[in-house]
Amino acid sequence: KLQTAEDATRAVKEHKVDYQKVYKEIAELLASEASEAYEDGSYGPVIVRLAWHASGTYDKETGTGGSNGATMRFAPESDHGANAGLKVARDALEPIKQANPWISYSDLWTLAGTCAIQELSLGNVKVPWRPGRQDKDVAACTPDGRLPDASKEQKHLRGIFYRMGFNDQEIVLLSGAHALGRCHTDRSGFDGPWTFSPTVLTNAYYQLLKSEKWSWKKWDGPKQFIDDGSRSLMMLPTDMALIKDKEFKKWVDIYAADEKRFFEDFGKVFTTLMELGVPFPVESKPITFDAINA
Ligand code: ZEM
Repeated sequence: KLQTAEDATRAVKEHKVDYQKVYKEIAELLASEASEAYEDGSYGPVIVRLAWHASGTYDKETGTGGSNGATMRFAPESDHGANAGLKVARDALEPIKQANPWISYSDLWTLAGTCAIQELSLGNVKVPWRPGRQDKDVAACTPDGRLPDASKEQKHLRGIFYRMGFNDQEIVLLSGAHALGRCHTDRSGFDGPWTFSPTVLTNAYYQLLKSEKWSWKKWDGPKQFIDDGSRSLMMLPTDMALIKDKEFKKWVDIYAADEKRFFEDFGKVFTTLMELGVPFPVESKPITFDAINA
């Protein structure tokens, strides 16, 4: 399963048109009965989280981690607490890998995250994507602790995301992905969705951060916030840090007020996230796919 840089280059050269076909197969998976039967009716959010956790291990100082490698296939990385529950996404994508053995897991997972962002934003977010990542073996697994800890606040967020090379605006932007999906007590320990429509990517996350009154949830679980209005939504301590911190809050205000700008900026930053630390073959060119179920 180990691949060389030559394998990655060959895939890029010989399979130019096939990436479109794999995109379509992922979009079909997202619209499948199995996906509809999954919680909230879509595999999309957990697939986005897989792509993010595969990429967010990047360390710009050492050049280690990032999506190139797909080392989450292996323990210890698959067993890191932050990755609990992501087997669902890896397993859902496995038949597509089997049908297209020439694509690396690293390319498949990032393409799947890209597809989910485009499809779940109903085509509003465009995420250019480049092929040519190369799978690595277990020795390339990243150490535990590179992904953010939701119980912390702004100082921790900056430490983690600056290490990847992101700035304050981009931290706020990327956090907007929490418009999608939910927390699970048997995965992270936290509970509930951030928005009322967890399978549609909009700027609702920023709007709700501002419009709702958030209080500490009274329960035995980890510290999280609950909205006083519907009492059905949640925010993590790291989410609330975005309106506590003045620099972050500035961007929350901008994206809450301007959804078009959110869509445009989010597409770009998600591409950057998917490309952290990837040594693309020179033959690799960005591809912009058309959303299929928009
Ligand atoms: Zn998340 N995220 N994340 N995130 N995330 C969860 C779920 C999802 C943080 C975090 O601790 C958590 C980004 C950033 C950050 C998604 C996408 C992205 C959960 C719940 C937690 C605890 C896991 C569970 O219990 O299943 C923290 C602290 C972050 C720092 C800012 C970024 C960046 C993301 C993508 C760009 C998504 C889509 C989910 C929902 C997964 C699902 O299964 O529904």
